[in-house]
Amino acid sequence: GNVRLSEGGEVLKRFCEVEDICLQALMSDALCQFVPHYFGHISQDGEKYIRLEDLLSGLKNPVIMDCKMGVRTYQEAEIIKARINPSVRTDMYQKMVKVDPAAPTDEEHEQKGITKLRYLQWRDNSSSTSSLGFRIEGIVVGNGKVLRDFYKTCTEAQVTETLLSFTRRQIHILEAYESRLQALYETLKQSSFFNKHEIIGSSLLFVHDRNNKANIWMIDFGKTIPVPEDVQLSHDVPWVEGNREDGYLIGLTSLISLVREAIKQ
Ligand code: 4IP
Ligand code: MN
Repeated sequence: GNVRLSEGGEVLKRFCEVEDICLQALMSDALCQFVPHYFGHISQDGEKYIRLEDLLSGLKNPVIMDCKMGVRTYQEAEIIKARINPSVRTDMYQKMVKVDPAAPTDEEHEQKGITKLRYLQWRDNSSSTSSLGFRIEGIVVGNGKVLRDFYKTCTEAQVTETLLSFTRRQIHILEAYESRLQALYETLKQSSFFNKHEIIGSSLLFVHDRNNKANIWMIDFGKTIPVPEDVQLSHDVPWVEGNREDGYLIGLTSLISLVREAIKQ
């Protein structure tokens, strides 16, 4: 959506200060090998952009999957906002009804609106976010067709099935993904960025093409924020309000075990 092509193996993404700061820090972190290269930001036609390595450059008919990581996709600040000013969103009510007409309460039907927090919580609970610590957001198949119909892909069996169709059951691709995920897991444990940041709404981008290149990248840091000095994040314990935990490692662990499951099938 907010990424557009530029020249010379680079993409421009709409500027976001939170993300810009993260990317800058990530370039000198252990995680840099898992993040697209960041070239700084520029202004063009009065708009500001972040300059990033084009992860699809040189690939033939790339097949792409976006997995949003973590046990929740809203920041704790979103809860405070909903308490102070519970303003309702008609667009989010409409998105909810489109997926599940029975999801809104009587009151929500009446006001034809829901808060952003309510929408995001409903998305997390009706997908695999809350239970598995990640969800599949979208897949782009080889011909460029975008599949976005994963709202109710929720159980382990459904995710495994989706991994198999995404890779068209090519074992070597699944194995390449498994080892990349494993390497990411090891690197996260060494990363001082990971140690100090609550990572919300960030995705793992899976990319492979017909030349058997398979890779995984960390993207989207618009809601990734540093935690105070006295907060010690583990990333693999349940979230309760105030502990700032994101469940990133819960999601990564489930993802690794489901890729292994797909390899066995
Ligand atoms: C979207 O819902 C995603 O949660 C977006 O998060 C969020 O953007 C949108 O909020 C929300 O409508 P769907 O994916 O179900 O359509 P992300 O950008 O991480 O994908 P932000 O970043 O703003 O929370 P609004 O308020 O932008 O509509
Ligand atoms: Mn996104």
